[in-house]
Amino acid sequence: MALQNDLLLRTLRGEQTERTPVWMMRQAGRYLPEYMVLREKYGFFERCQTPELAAEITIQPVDIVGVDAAILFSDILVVPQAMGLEVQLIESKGPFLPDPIKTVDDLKRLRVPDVEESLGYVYSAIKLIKQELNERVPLIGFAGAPWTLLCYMVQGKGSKTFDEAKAFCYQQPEVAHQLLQMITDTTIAYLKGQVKAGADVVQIFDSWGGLLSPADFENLSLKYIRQIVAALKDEVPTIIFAKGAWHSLETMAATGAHGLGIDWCIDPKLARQFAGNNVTLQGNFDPAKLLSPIPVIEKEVKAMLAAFGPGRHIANLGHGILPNVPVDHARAFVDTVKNYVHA
Ligand code: 1CP
Repeated sequence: MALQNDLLLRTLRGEQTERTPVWMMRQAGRYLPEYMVLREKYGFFERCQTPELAAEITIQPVDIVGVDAAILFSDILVVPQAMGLEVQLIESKGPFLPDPIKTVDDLKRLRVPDVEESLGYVYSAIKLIKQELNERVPLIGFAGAPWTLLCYMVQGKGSKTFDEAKAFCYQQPEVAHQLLQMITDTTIAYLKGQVKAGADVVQIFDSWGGLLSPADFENLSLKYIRQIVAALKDEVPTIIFAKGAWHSLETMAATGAHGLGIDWCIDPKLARQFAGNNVTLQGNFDPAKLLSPIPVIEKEVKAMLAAFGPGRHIANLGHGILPNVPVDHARAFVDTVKNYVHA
């Protein structure tokens, strides 16, 4: 059976479509009351590791807000966990890794795991999601970029600057590159497994790519993303979302990725100039703007769509949806895209 709605896949392949596809980063989560019910009852990793729960949460935004794609409910930090690091999720505080990586000796605590064994629960979830989606919309699989994962593995928690992670890279570059390569090898195997289980697209989240200078972004991040894209791009369309790394859109496009995510700090027309015409752009609505009154959201979404122009655009936010966004505002975002006709 073929997908009923394959707008996302066709747009990633550069085909003309009837309209612009739309989904929202972090769409499966805390702004949905239906998610909060499950969050009360089960721990975070329990939600990730129980295929029935992960499937239900993944499909919620498809049913409730009508997005054109589902994204697997999981977290980027399941990879460090599978590599042997303890990862906790502290209620309302975020990720906490009690024994972060600080020295070359700490690498001995890590392994490039057998992904079927350590992340098999993700593959079970994907199979169940594909069954329950029943070809309505495509399923996006994902992983964190090696640099963004290193940030958490070294810093041990969220941070605005990830200064300890950067110091580690600048003081012990060989150890940093060894770690980045281990994460890369794990991620390639992990994403290939997601595709085998049924993911139709994969997105690489480099949430902290924008903390690096253009030269360091190439050296510490893109070098490794390039390996991941090369390993996956002939199997499924790949999207790179490197927040704040607009300076490298040209080199990111040269990886052969099908899509590049951009945030709201770059104008769509300038992003297109940097990226060239051979890649699909995804973004770039400021997530905080979903807190505006609905008529303002509608006006601003139309302006965004006009700025991107028809074709090779996936409407999305420039980063994850905020937990305090009312559901009808999220729906207004999605509906405005779906009803828009390019002049
Ligand atoms: O219910 C809760 O309170 C837990 C909040 C939560 C959720 C819903 C976390 C903890 N992770 C998730 C799910 C998640 N994480 C998804 C699910 C699919 C979706 O709907 O998109 C995805 C794709 C992620 C990816 C993720 N996790 C990223 C990359 C994207 C981004 O937003 O930048 C990052 C950086 C993380 C780490 C993480 N996990 C959770 C939180 C709160 C954070 C961010 C912490 C920080 O600010 O450093």
